[in-house]
Amino acid sequence: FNVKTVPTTPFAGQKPGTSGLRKKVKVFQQPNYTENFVQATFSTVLDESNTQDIVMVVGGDGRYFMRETVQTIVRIGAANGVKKFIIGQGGIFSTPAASNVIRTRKATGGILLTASHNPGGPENDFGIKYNVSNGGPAPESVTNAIYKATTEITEYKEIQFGEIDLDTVGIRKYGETEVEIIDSAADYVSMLETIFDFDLIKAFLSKNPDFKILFDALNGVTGPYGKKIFTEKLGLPETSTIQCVPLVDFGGEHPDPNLTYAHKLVDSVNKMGVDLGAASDGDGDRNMIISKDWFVTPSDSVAVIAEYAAQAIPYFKKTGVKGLARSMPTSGAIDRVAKKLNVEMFEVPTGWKFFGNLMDAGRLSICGEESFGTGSDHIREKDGLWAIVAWLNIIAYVDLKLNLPCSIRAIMNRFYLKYGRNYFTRYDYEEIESSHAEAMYSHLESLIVSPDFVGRKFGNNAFTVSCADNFSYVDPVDSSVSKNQGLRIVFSDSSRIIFRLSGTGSSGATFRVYIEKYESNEDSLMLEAQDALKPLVDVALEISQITKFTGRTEPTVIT
Ligand code: VG1
Ligand code: CO
Repeated sequence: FNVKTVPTTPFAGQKPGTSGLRKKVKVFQQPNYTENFVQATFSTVLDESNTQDIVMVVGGDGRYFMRETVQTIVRIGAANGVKKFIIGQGGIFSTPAASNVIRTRKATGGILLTASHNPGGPENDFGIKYNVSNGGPAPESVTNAIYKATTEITEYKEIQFGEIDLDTVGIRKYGETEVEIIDSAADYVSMLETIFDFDLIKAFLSKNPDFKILFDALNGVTGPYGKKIFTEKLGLPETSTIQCVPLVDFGGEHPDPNLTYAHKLVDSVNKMGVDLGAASDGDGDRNMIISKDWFVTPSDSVAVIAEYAAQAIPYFKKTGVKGLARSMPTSGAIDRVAKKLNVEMFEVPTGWKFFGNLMDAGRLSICGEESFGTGSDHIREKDGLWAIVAWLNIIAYVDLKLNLPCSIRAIMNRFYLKYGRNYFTRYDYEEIESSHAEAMYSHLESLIVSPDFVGRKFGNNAFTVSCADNFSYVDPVDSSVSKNQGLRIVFSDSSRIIFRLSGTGSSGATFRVYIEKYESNEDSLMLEAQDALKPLVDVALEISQITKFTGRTEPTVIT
């Protein structure tokens, strides 16, 4: 096989966002577009790594254009001297499964093909994300180097092998390059079995045969993984899993586990009286936890997991809870648990890549984001099924070991009585014309840094600004600085409003408004979040002047 050198010219805009390069499929399908980005990634990997023996994990969430891209990556990677590829069967890896394999196989890194919760199919989104050897998303130093390479590219290299067999498990050689196809679900499920108390969960299920569980993969990558866990390992009936066959276009829906897009699950949970309903997103790193009479916000979910981890979950019984963390817009519920447990607490910018250094340094065990991301240092990505099984483990523990009411509502109620409740909601305004969003954002930025903003009163004088800034983060491990990570307004009662522009959209701008209010009055702990937060939401709308700048009167999604 000969290495072929293909001349090319740069494409504008190949800068990875919060979680890799995400664009419309049509953009990736332009001649050389994908090739350029893949070559830029390999050039960066070769520059940064001190070995010639590059081992690369490759796979994605099964969406449209993934299989072609796996072939492209092998062709270009082999020409750049990659020694070995480890690829999920059919090109499939959930994001957490890939993170796990990068770690266990001590790979140089991994290339993940996903646009996560964004819709898929020929008219929708695709994405390419590079993860480093710890299994986590590449830090900004690496994504910036990849971006720089895309702006300077003049050629890419490839070897034309013809079609690589992605479907037959086993090791084959193509020229000098070894390609190993593995069953990614098997590896992943064995990992979960080392973390959680499956015997306790099984004992709970046989004691409570009426406890109803419903898992919805939203036609995304976790279908086969979920089936293995819920039907094979836990012996639940087939009816306890829905939409578990991965589809290239996710059945035409948003594979995003929230109350708006996971409407099928939400309806079934209510209709069937489900005790634990759960969903994960297209690439399997997000999760939603819901029951017939409660919706667990992601900010609360990670706090509850942290609360019980060291008693209920074998992995944390062994390692202890070293520290906790959340992204800046995530509510402060977990901060209260950290204080109680007397462990370090970190507040990082949005995006999972900021947790990795803390985990590698042995200072962080459990962390989460308000955007339905929950996880721990078992890998370096958020992990949807991990969170769902964590809840099941905790429910079983509460019932069998604590002998306390174990409904999700009861667990939440006890949590709030102990810590108070951080009411939280997020309003998303999607596909705003970019110029409108930018005008609004710069208005907000200059407003909140103006000297007389602190002390101003809003909402009929109910809220007084106590501080406001554009969030900036200094990594405690490597001292790297990340600026402009979101506009934050904190009021004197510790309520917060945060404004951010999304870094994962593929067209226009998405404006996010995060709203949080703490409540400790025992009579006001179980209210509807939207009711409890209404006055503060009004303040956020007033400050942002979103209707004036964008013409929008309603958010696209409320979570
Ligand atoms: C969003 C979320 C963020 C999450 C990111 C990737 O980013 O807000 O918390 O880490 O998606 O999640 P942004 O920049 O659009 O707000 V996933 O499941 O898309 O990898
Ligand atoms: Co995702």
